[in-house]
Amino acid sequence: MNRKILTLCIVHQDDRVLLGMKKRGFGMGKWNGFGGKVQENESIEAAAKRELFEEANIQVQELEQLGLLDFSWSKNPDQILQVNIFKATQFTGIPTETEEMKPEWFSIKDIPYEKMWADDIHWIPLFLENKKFKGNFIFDDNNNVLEYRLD
Ligand code: 8OG
Repeated sequence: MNRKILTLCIVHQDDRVLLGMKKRGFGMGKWNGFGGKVQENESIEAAAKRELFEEANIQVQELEQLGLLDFSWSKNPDQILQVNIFKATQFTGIPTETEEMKPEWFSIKDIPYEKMWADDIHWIPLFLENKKFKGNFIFDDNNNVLEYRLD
């Protein structure tokens, strides 16, 4: 079993969220929160803050972890991506386009689920209600959800 630890951070203020269009690499062409791999000797929360700064140019003092999701692909069940999902409500700086992400505010009623990872529509409603959640998703080769569990 090979488990990669990742972070994902979404800024949520009142009726809007900050997402970014991923411009390269894994998940390219999808809207998502900001995040990436946790480095050695780095806490998961520190990684989440670092990635938010690197990808959107904003800084946060406080993050709340709401979610913990495991993702895997049916063809390769031994490789698991463990994504730690955080909410930020306050930040400093101005969200700025970087080499990796193009940030944009979305009204909660206009979240572009059809251009996001297929799992997001299942857990973002919980995230928006500040509910804690844990679960796992199994994808097929086309990144469609084959099976999932969410508690
Ligand atoms: O370092 P890299 O850009 O490859 O990190 C991938 C980012 O994508 C990281 O923030 C975690 C996030 N991510 C996945 N899978 C999924 C998913 O299924 N849904 C969402 N919303 N984000 C995901 O790796």
